Order: sequence, then C-alpha cells, then structure tokens
Amino acid sequence: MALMRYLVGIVGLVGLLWGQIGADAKARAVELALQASQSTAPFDWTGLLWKVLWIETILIVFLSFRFVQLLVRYTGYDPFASWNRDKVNMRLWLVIGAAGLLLALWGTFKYAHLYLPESASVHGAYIDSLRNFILGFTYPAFILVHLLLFYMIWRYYNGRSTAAVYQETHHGLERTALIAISIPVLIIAGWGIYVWSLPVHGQKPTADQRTVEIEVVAEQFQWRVRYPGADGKLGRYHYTLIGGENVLGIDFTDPKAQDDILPALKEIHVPVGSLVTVHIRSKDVLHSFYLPHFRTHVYAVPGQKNQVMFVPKYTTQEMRRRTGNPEFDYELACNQLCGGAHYNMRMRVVVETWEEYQKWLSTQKPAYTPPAQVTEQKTHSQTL
Ligand SMILES: [Cu+2]
Repeated sequence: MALMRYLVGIVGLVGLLWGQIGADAKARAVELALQASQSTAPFDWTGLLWKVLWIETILIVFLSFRFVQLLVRYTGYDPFASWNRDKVNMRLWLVIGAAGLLLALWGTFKYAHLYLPESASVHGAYIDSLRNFILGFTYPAFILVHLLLFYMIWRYYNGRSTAAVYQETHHGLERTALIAISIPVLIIAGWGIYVWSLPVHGQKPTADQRTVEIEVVAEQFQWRVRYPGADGKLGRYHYTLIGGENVLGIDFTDPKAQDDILPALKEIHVPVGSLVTVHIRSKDVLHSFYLPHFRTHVYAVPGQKNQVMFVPKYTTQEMRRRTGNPEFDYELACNQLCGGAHYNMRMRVVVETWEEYQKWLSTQKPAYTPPAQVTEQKTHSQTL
C-alpha cells in the first residue's frame, strides 16, 4: 500500500514535469508563429534546463522525506531521533516566514514598473487616491501582523507563557477597538460609495463640456462599436432584429438609428475632455469591458443594459509623452475569460481632439442603407 502511494507520487511529479515542458513548448510555438515574419530565435535550452533542475530539486527533497519516513517505519531506525523537532520547526518557520515576507517586500519594488501609469480619466484619479489610502493602512498591517506572528512562534516555543488566560469582558478595551476600527472602515465605505459611483452614473457634464454617447457590444470574440450620427443620439435596438447584415439588431425604423455609424475598424475613438458614456451589452456570454488606463470596468451581460462613463484627460499623443513611451496605446480588454479566442478581444482606444474625432467619424461608414438604395442594388444585381 505504501509502495503504491509512493509510485503514485512519482507518477504525479513526472506528469507535472512533462506538463510544464509541454506548456512551455506550446507557449513557445505560439510565440514563434507570431514572430514568423522576424528571424526565428534559438530555443531557450538554458531556461528549460533551469526548470528541469527546479523540478528535480523538489523531487529530491520530497523523496528524501519519504525515504526517512519509510526507513523509520520498516527498520525502526530514526537518524533524526536526537533532534528537537519543535525547535527545528520553530527555526524553519522563522527562516521561511521571514524569507517570504522579504520576498513580498522586494517584489513590491521590483515589479513597480509594471503598475499602470497615472490615470488617464478624471474619475480615475479619485480611484487611485482611494486605493493608496487603503494600501496605506493595509501594507503596514501586512508587515506588522507577520512580524507579530514570527515573534509569537519564537516566544511560545521559549515557554514564556504556557496557557491562555481567561479574561472577563473588558468594555473599555472593546469600545476603543470598535471605534478605532470603525473610523477607517466608515471612511473607506463612504468615500468608496462616492468614488465608485463616478464611473457608473455620478458624473454630470460641466457647462462647456461636450457629451458623447457610444455603444459597445460584445460577442465571441470581438467588440462592435456604434457611434451616433449628426443627431448625437443612438437609435433603438432589439435583439430579435439581429440577423444578416444587422449584426447589432438596430431598429432602422427609428429615425435616430438611421444616421448611426458602425465602423469596421477594430478601434474605439473618443474625444479628449468630453464626458463619454458607453452603453454596453453582450450578444452571447458574459464579457467584461475593461479600460485599465481610464480605471473603467463593467460587465457586458447578455440581456442587460449596462453603462459606464468617463472623461478622458489626455489624448493618445499626450499620454505617449507623459509615459515616455512613443508606442503607448490605450487598450480595451475583455476582462472575463469568455471562451477559446478570448485574447482576441483586444482593441486599441484612440483619444484625440474634438476636431480630429469629428473628422475621423465623418470618414466612417453609416450602419444604415436607405431602402431606395437597397432596391436599386437588387435590380442591379438581378440584371447582371
Ligand atoms: Cu470576451
């Protein structure tokens, strides 16, 4: 029975090793396919060797433990009989715990360059300050609680205190703790309700501010964007109208819908400084409309109308200067694993001046073909 478990363990670990190698090879193949136009990079043998070494190390440690266990069980000889196991455990805890804490602290700074750049939307700055406020509490707490944990392990091993002491309810202490904890929690909750309402419904246009309404519809695996025409209003739609060329189910009997624009391009354009309201829906499964640079995120739910609003602060050009990255682009990502080609649901977001936006919009194709033209096209194709 023990041998069986032993074998299962080995088979499992070998499986893990092969799984890892397989996943690496697959990722590498995808990468190579993407770089097909460029010269092919040589296979990373050193990287693979390191991974094999890692897994072998884990395997050796695991098998050593098992070896000692079996040795004790079948021969009665325990090579570690003289060890004080509690002491070893206490020390291991301190070393591994401290290493973990240091690793976490080091990672915070090591990967700081991967944080999002400054918020590119007006409300995003409030979200960032709320986040920093919460981190200001939780980060020191994270460190303190761990230091306390290590101290307790060391202290109780050394027998400073052997049993817990029963204490009568201490009203004063409890009241103080309650108040001390409620104040930051209330601040975070109140501030949070205000801040999180901003991208949903909490922003009104200022007197001289332009407003733009667009519709973004998710489907496996792309986003379709509809812009209002000259009237600035999006027309009605109904899901039963979806079919053929009418991919969004737009109701063209509605005059407001007849000038709507449906660009074929995989890009979203929005004007800087305007209050942009995005109406979001989904044609199939749950997707998620995520604009990380604008701190904007909402689910695209089938059968439900969602909306989100934001004011873009910087044009793409300005953001390129601010981030010092001439290739910077705002990005729309689907933030919900929605199926096999989920990664495809990535779109460039272009923020430009009002004039550039209008100029771009005027070059885009309207969604609606007037009935007269439809008949004309039909007769034309019939005569051919
Ligand atoms: Cu999706």
